[in-house]
Amino acid sequence: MVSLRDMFGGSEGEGFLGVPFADPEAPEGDVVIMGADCATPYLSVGAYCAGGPAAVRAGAAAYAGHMGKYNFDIDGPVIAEGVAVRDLGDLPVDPEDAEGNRALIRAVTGRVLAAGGIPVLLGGDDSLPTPMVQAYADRGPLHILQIDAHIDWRDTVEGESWGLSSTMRRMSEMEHVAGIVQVGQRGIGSATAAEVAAARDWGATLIPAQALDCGGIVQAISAIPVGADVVVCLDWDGLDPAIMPGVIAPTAGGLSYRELMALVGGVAARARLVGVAMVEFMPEADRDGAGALTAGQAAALLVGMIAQQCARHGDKSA
Ligand SMILES: [Mn+2]
Repeated sequence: MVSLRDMFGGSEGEGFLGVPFADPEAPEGDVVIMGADCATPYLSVGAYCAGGPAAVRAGAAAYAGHMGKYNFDIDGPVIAEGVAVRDLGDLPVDPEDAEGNRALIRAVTGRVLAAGGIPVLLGGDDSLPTPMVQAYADRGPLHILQIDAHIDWRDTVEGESWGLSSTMRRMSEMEHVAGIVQVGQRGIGSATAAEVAAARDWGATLIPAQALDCGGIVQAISAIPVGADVVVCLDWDGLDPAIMPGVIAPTAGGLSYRELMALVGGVAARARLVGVAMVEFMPEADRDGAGALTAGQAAALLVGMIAQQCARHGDKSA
């Protein structure tokens, strides 16, 4: 089948956006992408986002070979000049070995950070950001910007405390996590009133989708301290299902692509993006690759934004 990538001059055998692959044992690069299918799957649903990283890479493949072009989403080149972006490929996770998966994610994230890189994780389910953020233990205070239809403050589910519904609760317990801003809650999700209260009592800022047309984006940006180090945890179900069908629980009323750009752009202008996790892409739920295209464009937005930040601050190894 002829693809957009053929016309744009991309090729097989390259990483996300056509960037070179690097070794997960010795990761180099200013911005370092890694994929993982799962970390701590629930027994009831298993690793239902397996193949997510591959689908997001495929969604961005149309742009591979376009590195010299202009990305209007970031008002600049796809990757700022002189910034090294690398892809570690998909990490060898095992749905039967959650503890091993978490150790692997922590270790690889830690190596990327130690080498001066900024990790960008492609999931995989929403249990992946928990061990990723653990790897920042010596790098606090850290602020979390979560974009998600769900708050993920359940303590345990099916006896499991490390799963995808407990992500924000676990992060709130990490000493190096100083703030949490959550954007996009809507509909009837998994949370109880007690969990919403727990999030608010802790000090998390909740900006439900209903607030998006009433200044919610500005409220969210303002809740991040100026100059803070921010990890963005983007659950694809935070976006509207019209543009992101590839999720397990599509819920009407999510963020538009333009709201995503305004939100992350506003945060990047005010603070420092030190990591990104993009999770919950479920290939079998996608419709004609539409969600994968959105995911590819959004991932290029975030990677490009971080590359611009590296170029501005001169904290780059290339
Ligand atoms: Mn979610």
